[in-house]
Parts: sequence; structure tokens; C-alpha cells
Amino acid sequence: MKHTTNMLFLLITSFILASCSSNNKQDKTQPNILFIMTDDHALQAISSYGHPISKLAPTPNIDRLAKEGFLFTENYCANSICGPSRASVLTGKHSHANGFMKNDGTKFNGEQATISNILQENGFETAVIGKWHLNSLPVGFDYYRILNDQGEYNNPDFITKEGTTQETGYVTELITEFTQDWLSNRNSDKPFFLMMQHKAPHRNWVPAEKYYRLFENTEFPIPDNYFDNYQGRQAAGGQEMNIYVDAYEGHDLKMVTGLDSDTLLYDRWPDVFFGRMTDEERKTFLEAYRERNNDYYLTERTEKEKAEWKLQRYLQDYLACVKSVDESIGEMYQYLEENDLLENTIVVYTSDQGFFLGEHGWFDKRWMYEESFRMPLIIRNPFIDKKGVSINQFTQNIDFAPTFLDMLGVDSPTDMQGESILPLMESNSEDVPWRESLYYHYYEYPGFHSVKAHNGVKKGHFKLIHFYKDKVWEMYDLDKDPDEMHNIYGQAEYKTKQEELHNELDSLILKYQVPDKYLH
Ligand code: SGN
Ligand code: CA
Repeated sequence: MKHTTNMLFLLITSFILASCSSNNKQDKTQPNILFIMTDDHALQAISSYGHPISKLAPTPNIDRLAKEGFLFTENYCANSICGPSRASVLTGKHSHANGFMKNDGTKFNGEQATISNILQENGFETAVIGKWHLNSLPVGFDYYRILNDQGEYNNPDFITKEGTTQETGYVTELITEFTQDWLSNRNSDKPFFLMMQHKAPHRNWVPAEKYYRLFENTEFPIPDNYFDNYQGRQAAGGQEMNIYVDAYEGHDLKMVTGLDSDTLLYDRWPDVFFGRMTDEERKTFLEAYRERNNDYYLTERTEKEKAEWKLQRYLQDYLACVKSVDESIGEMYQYLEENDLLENTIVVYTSDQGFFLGEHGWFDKRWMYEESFRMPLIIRNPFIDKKGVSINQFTQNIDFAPTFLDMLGVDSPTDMQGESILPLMESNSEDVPWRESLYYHYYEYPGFHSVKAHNGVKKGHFKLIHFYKDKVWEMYDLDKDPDEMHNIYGQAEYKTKQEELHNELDSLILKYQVPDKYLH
């Protein structure tokens, strides 16, 4: 009897001690997820992926997540554009199956089975902070503080359940601050699922004031295919996303009307850029860019040199935006550490799709070509005792929801089309039976940047793309042609491979039940 009383006393004391050791009352064996998604963050701009651009603009804080976790080297999106990618992340489904196929004003149906609805029903505290861009308000979230539509870099509006408020400051820093505020004030009896969604580095690439001049003396490498002539690739010839043709000189490239001018050249959307700054902020901005803008007019340049100048301006601003994102990741890491959350919070880093950093002459995304099809994915999972592991299997954003549910111990609905990638992390990934091909489908045409609708399959190092409205096919051998410059479709030597890819595409269309009306 005495023994039992002692045991009971011990148990109660250790329980009290455990719950007093931090202000975080939740059971430590129950994981939380911090899901961080940036907007348009190219793999080429994350040092862990090893691209030469990122050597000049390193991302040490994002890299630390990879060093302490898993780097997915072959992760892809299902439809390389904002709203559709976000809808796939939330639902675990391809665009046709979740109903959000284009960024054309479609309203996301938040009542369907989403990761937030499911986790909320299963006792998780759910929140989304930052970019949302699904045209309907978040459903299944206990808390939201989201940007309006694309959001603004300077002094942006945020929407909460209480209404819209204009905040003072730089968007990346505000999102970090609001995320930490939520964590500090959350119901800490429950585990959380928190989506922190940065606007940066989305167009028009406005850096934080302290970083306006960060890369002003950095010459980034010019891609070999910057002056692509799109030979053999009909659809690529018709796009409107060329840095030296289509980028707005004032809005995107921050160019002014002449020597010492304070007026931007064609400021396409003053409301979201200069219109958001105070007079003082505009002045500081113009001063920071003055020397470089004057140099544009003081130095004679050929058309080719002007195009190269524009690439440098684009990359300097884009990477300066990334610098703030990386800093934000460092601040979140520190917050988790200081608040005793690092060892029971799974941190996921990704972007809504890939992005072109001058390859083919382009900015933007949308294509099934590698730069925009690929998505960064890094997961730091303290519940698995492995560090610095690369996973090279084909994963996709439709896998995110089933993976998160699996990691949190919640069943996935059977109609989710993605697969949990947790087994790839737990076992030796090479030994796990896994998919050998990926399905892709982009719908938004006509639309911004004039990229024709297409679908396709990637299998091994081969890719088949169908621009189905024009009945045009493309095929690439990525081992021989990683930049996708040589369309080998119809070439005799690839006949067998081509047939194999056609069959694979047909079987994926069946597997994912893509309605016939979307294939013509
Ligand atoms: C805006 C951009 C486009 C971009 C789309 C979609 N123009 O329309 O360049 O492709 O958003 O971006 S802008 O001048 O208004 O920035 S997405 O991230 O929402 O998919
Ligand atoms: Ca995007």
C-alpha cells in the first residue's frame, strides 16, 4: 500500500514538474507542424541545391533546416501557378479534382476535405499567416491574418476575422512578427498546424530598405540560354515573360525616365508599389537606386548589353528579397528554440512553385520545364533521428497533405491523390517502392504571360509535354539536354521511349481521372 502511494506521489510530482518546465503544456511526443511557403522561390536561389546563383547569395538559415533534416531534390508541383499550387497543398489533389485550376478569380471551395479542416476536427490549433490568394476566406483555421490578393511589399493590408488593417512595415518582417505573436498567444494545450506564407520573392521584387543595395556590385551568372530563340519549341516562342521584352521597366526593374529622374518608367500598378510608400520611404528608395539608374543612362550599351543589365537588376532585387526570407527562417528557428518548441515541431520549407531566373530569357513560372516545374522542399523532422539526408524520388505538392496527416498521426481521406512521403524519410528511401512518373497540367490560357495550356509526364530523365489545344508535342532527354533546348519529339532514335511516355501519360490521366474535356 505504502509503495503504491509513493508511486502515485512520484507520478503526480513528475507530471507537475513536466508541465512547469515550459509554458508549453502540450504533450511533447505530439508533433506540431510549422509549414513555411514562400511565393516564387526558385531552387536556384537556395544554396542547399547548389546552383551557382545561390553561391553569390547564400541562404544559411534555410540550409540549416536541410543540414538538420531532409532535402528533396526531385520535388515538383502539379500546376505551376500560385492559387492552384496552394489548392493542391491543402487538398492533396490535382487541380481538376479540387476545382482550382487557374488564377482567374476562381474561388477556392474551402468546405472540401482540406488539411486544415481535418486537423481542426482532430484537435489541432490551426492558423495561416501571410499570402493566401485563393479568393475565398480560409476555412478550417482557428486564426488567419492574410494578405489581400497578391499582397503588397510596403505597408501592406492584412485581413483577419475582424476586418482589414493596413500595417506599417515590410511584408516579410511583418509576417514573421505576426507568426511569432500567434505562437506566443495560441492555445498551448493543443498541438498546432501553422502555415506561414511569405509574399516574397514574388514580382515586383521590392527588397527591404536595408537591402536595397545589398547586391548592387554583384554580377550574377548569365544563363547560357538567356538569348534563347525558341527554335523547335512553338509554344515557348509565343510567351510574354521575357526579362528584356516583357518586364515592366518601372514597376519590375525600377528604372526611371532619365538621368537623376525621380519618376519611374511605366509604373504599371502604382497602388501596390510607390503608392504604398510614404514620401520619406520613396525618397530613400530613389536615393538607393540613383547611382545605378544614372549609370544606365551615362553608359552607352548595345541592345544585348541592355538586356544583360536588366537581368542583373532583376536578380539583384529578387535575391535581396530572398535575403529577408532567409532571415525570417533564422528568426523562426530561434523562436522555436527559445520557446522549447524546436524538438516537437516539424518545420517544412517550400515555395508554391519554381521560377525562372533568366533561363530561356524568362521570369515567372507556369511551364512544365524544370525551373518552374520543380519546387524546393526541405523538412526538418526532429522525430526522425537522421540529418542531412537527400531524397531523390519523385515527390509532388499533392503529397503534402497526406504526408502532414501521416506525420501527425491522423488518417487521410482515401480520395486524396498524393501519397505520404513519410516512409521515404523513415526508411532508406531507395528501398521504398515508389512512383516512377509524375503528372503535370497547366490550364491558364489565355492569361498573363501567354503560356499555352499543356499537360505532360516526367519519367526517369525523360519528359513528354502536350500543348493540346494546338496538338503540339515536345519531348526532352534531360540527361543530354538539361536546359530543354532540343525538342526530340518524333525523332526516330527515340521512337520506343516516346511510345513508353505516351503510354505512361495515358495511364496517369486514367489514374488521376482527368476529365476528357480538359485534354483538348
Ligand atoms: C501577377 C503577376 C504575374 C504573375 C501572376 C501570378 N503580375 O499577375 O507576373 O504571373 O501574378 O502569380 S504583377 O505585375 O501583378 O505582379 S502568382 O504567384 O499569383 O501565381
Ligand atoms: Ca507563386
